[in-house]
Amino acid sequence: MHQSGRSVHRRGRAANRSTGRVWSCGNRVIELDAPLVMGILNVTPDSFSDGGEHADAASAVDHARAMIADGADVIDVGGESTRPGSAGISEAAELGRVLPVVEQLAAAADPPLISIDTRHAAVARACVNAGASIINDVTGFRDPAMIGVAAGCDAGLVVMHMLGPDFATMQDDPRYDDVVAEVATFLGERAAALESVGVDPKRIAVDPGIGFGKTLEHNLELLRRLPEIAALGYPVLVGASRKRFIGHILDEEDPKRRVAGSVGAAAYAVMSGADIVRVHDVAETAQALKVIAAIGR
Ligand code: HH2
Repeated sequence: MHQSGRSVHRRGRAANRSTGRVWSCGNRVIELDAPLVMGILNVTPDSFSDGGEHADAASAVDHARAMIADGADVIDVGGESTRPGSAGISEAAELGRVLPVVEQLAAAADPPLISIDTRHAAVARACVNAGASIINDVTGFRDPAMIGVAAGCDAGLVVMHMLGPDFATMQDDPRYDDVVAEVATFLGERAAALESVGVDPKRIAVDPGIGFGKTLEHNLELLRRLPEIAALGYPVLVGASRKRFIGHILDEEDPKRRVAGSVGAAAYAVMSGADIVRVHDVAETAQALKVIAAIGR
């Protein structure tokens, strides 16, 4: 798989105030002394907020470059929409969408940190071989084949919680006794499953899965009690960007008009201990995080 000499990736603004916390992603060891901005690159016709905008590889790569210029630390490439009710696509179709984009991004003189957003083992394996250094699995590595891919490479791994096995039904009356405790238990168990096959815990990040089988109240509770997820000891990723719960709060149907609300959610998440925020609006988010960092310094 795509691995060469390891390097410690120090990130500009707080490089001399190391916390010692790291996320190991392929040949890069990322110091988590400042939050990472993960820019969303949906190479899909049907994503909930930007479907069809970057459906061909050339426009997707252009958008990735623009997000990097705006301050993205990671580009998360996805070829299958996970929106509630989504039926999913074949692995071959997904691979046809994402692989050319990963290959082109990896071929750049100074390649960005590339994440592949997939639940399919064949897609994850091919993209890691092509230069992706993070596997982002919204199903939390429940598929044994995904565990096998994780064990066979040294990519960073995002373990996300979603309720139940499929996108089509996850929003049908989701229920929990204690959403935060149940999500934390799930994430801890999935991380343990990865570690049991020899995965280095430094490669693992966890994500409560905002909007994946959760009501408005569940999402708010998860954000409010994010320190309980952080207490698992892994870096925490939060993806709230433009999601429906923000639309509910703002009474705003159009996902593109939820930008300021999304920045508010990302800022709250970072203040509560998130290490990585997954966002559509990179420039606006990076600006907010710079102000937070300056105040907190
Ligand atoms: N949310 C989406 C997709 N992937 N991955 C992680 N780790 N966390 C998330 O919250 C998350 C995710 C859904 O958002 P988006 O990619 O914008 O939409 P779609 O799935 O419709 O393409």
